[in-house]
Amino acid sequence: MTKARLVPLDGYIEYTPEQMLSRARKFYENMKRRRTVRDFSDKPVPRELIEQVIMTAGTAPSGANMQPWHFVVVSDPQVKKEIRQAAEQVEKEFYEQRAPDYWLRDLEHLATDSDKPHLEQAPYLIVVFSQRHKLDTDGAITHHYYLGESVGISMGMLITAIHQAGLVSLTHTPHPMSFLRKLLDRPKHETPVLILAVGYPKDGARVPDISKKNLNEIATFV
Ligand code: IYR
Repeated sequence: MTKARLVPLDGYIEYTPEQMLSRARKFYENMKRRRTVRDFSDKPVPRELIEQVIMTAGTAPSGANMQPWHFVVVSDPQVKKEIRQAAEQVEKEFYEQRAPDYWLRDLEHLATDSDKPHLEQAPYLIVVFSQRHKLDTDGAITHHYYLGESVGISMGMLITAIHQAGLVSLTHTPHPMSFLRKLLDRPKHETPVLILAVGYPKDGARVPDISKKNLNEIATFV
């Protein structure tokens, strides 16, 4: 067994309760401006910015600190085109055949359909893969734990970092999305879980008129 190695908690900053409340309020005000945007401008985004937000996602907590994620950053127009074609085919089947009526009804107010131009318009697609385990070069397996939770937390931090930086994103999960593994040449033990389109919003971009639940609806204090 590897011995635990503990080091001092150097990075912690303690604020006064007033400072904390003010910081928490400001952060909330900033986060509640975040919107999922479907209309992207083709204005270029510096690669360094994408590297930086992925580094933030990589600071997420994970089961046994295994960090069971991999981010494939796609900017090549040809690869984006191939992803769009494959995703639209899957989505066409979803919207025209597979989706039950109640699902289509629940999506109506978002004005989504099988047309996915953002997959080519957005300067970057970050495709998130979740790794079932780690495969060492000698073929040995290191187990990964709490995959859904770990990768979910990391994706939340990624979306937050993108908003904080001043860009917009669109979470897109064509189902099934296994075509991404082949298209992006990822190993069998990795499962694609999200395509995140990232960029600037197009001039005049519009978003659905939706609201979030209030505190009483989402929290119970006991
Ligand atoms: N994946 C499809 C359908 C879709 C499903 C849900 I749940 C959404 O919140 C939005 C869309 C699509 O991307 O169009």
